Amino acid sequence: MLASSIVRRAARHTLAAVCLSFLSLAALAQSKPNVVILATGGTIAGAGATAANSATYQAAKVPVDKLIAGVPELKDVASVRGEQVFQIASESFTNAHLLTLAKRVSALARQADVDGIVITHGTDTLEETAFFLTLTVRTDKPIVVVGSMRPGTAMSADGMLNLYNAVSVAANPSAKGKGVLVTMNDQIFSARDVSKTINIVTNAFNSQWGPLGMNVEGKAYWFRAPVKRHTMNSEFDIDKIDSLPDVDIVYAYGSVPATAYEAFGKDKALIHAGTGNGSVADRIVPVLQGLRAKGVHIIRSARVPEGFVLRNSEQPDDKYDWVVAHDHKPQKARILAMLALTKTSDTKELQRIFWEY
Ligand code: DAS
Repeated sequence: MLASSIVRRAARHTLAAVCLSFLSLAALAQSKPNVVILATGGTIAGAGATAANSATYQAAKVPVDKLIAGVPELKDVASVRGEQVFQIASESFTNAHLLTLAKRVSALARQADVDGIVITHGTDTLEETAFFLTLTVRTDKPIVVVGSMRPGTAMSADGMLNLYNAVSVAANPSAKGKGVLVTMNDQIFSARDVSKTINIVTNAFNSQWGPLGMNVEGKAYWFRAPVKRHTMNSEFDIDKIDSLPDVDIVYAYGSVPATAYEAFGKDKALIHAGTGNGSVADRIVPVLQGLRAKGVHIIRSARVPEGFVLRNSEQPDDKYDWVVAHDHKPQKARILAMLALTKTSDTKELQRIFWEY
């Protein structure tokens, strides 16, 4: 009698334990972070005629649901759903695309049932969009922008693993508060200073200040953190911005003509992509002074890939009432200048903003 009651009690405990572990597994499965993938096009959504076409293909062909279906392992790291915001090659992005995308990201970030956001994007202007997002979306939730250098139809396509890494980082609480991130080629970069520096290899994205870390087999390894202002600590808020001022770039070179600068005489600001340390040819100095006198802000950036433009070195910026872009490349200086000019047209304030972001 005693023995059989002990066996029955043990059986009941075992059954309870099995049920409990099943429920906790089910609960665990439900408790995966919710990650939304906003698709905009690009090579990561590209398709080529053959597997040998790693560089000849059509961008912006594959819809977001097929991208997600193509990486079934995503469900191991997050509960994922997709939205197709655009389907374009990113060289075709405009200010209107930036505003629409950033407003959607901001709205999703405010939702309690969204833990992280991934944006799939063409690589050509990925750095501009990512910088715009880190300057304007007021959230500490992980936002990760990702692309690929080869279409999914090619041998050794990089898009699947890039997307898996992006979703892993977006689902990872350790990615909170680091600003908008870019994951490419197993590395995790800050949106602020990453650029596409090579045009057809998979390690195309780099920063002169290095990556923040790496994501390997779904796990993030961090080695540094951003020091400049972003997201929650930004003075720019996409929910209060509905238009962007005209800011254009002139790429300087030996014998660059004045017409290249005068063409943008109606802009709010002009980014001078100068040679060397943002140098200005002697014949162009009066042209820029004339534009400044007409109310156009002059922002000296540099066409060289690394370093930063020193204020009052190549040119007397204080005397000319010009701004320096610090380490921002021309295409990023334009993004920051547009946002800064939604707030102020005071030169000293503009320069503060270029020091702080
Ligand atoms: N044309 C490129 C773009 O859409 C393709 C890519 O590399 O994503 O940015």
